[in-house]
Amino acid sequence: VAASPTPVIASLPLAPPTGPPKDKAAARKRFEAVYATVRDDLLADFRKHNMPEEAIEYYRRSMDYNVPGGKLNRGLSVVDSVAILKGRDLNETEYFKAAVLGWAVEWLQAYFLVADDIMDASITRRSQPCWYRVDGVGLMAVNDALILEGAIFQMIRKHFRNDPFYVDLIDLMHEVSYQTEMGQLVDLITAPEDRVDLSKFNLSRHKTIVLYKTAVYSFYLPVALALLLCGFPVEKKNESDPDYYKLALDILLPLGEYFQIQDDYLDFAGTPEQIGKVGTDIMDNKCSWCINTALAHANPTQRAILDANYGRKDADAEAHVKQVFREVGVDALYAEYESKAYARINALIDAVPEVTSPCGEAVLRRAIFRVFLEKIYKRTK
Ligand code: GPP
Ligand code: MG
Ligand code: MG
Ligand code: MG
Repeated sequence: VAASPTPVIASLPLAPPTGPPKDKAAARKRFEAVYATVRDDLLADFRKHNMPEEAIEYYRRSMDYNVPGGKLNRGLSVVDSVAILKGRDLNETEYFKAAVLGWAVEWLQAYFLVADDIMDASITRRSQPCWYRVDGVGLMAVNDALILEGAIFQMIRKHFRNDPFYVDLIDLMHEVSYQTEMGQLVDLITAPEDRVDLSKFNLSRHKTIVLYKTAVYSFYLPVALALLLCGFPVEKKNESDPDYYKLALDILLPLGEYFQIQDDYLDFAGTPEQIGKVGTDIMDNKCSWCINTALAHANPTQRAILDANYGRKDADAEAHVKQVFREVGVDALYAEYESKAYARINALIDAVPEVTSPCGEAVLRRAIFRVFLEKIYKRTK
């Protein structure tokens, strides 16, 4: 039986009904306050199983290191989306439940990033060493990633077990995780360490990778969770009913694709100070937007340089690749891509019908998607 959520949260300004919170710092603080509650519940569970104190301390450190330090965009999106769908401020219980699901997305993200950094041989993340590179962690990080994933289902069980959409929540988390893992698989097999073959890359392969590895969990998942929380049914009652989840997916996948192209561009053009991580895509032989764009514009000399230097774990080789990226004008091409993507996605948002949920208590408003787009437009980190 689930315990009722009775957290003590300071009364801070709530998200206004039709847009993002005006006071971003206060909204973030309020959301962050829920982190400690969720973490302490998980630690209490370890205690209940008589885990040694040393294990509890390690677990706390792993969570504190990997879960709360990011931009929290995904988690906050759940909370903001629920308020926009309901068109009013949330009461304490509603806020808490939305925030738990927001943190479930942040836990999922932590799980993916801990694992992804091992696979990508990355150096830093969120301006600190990747977890697997921390002294005394190493490949224990693999199990830490698995526990971060398992924790998602613990927190959902604790707070949603008695809700009618409990099974849908679990099903959604599993489905989204599976699709992300499919995307990661394609990302990895397209970037073999030992066989660099740029002719394998193309934008269609790139699109498959980014939709699956990023767009589904980063963009669709937070909104789908908000829809579930607001009582939007997963299955149609009548043939003529709108498919709310499909309406959301059709706009959130292009948004997520745009977001991952930004990530690819920043991997090349951003500084570690700016993006909080050292870009590894060139050395990792990744099928990124930048190399695809460069291949489409390179002359034969530049192409030969790319063939000889891409995917090599060598700083000089990486510098040669970056030089060609600059020569072919990847920066200007990215700026052009970004302004076109912004206009295209805005037009898609304009075309979304604002449908009301069957119980009449929530409306799938275009503002949800607009908030996402404005949050990431021209981002530099
Ligand atoms: C990010 O791609 C992809 C993920 C976080 C999904 C990982 C999926 C798993 C199943 C582990 P990326 O490697 O481009 O991200 P970053 O640039 O932040 O390392
Ligand atoms: Mg990575
Ligand atoms: Mg990766
Ligand atoms: Mg990246």
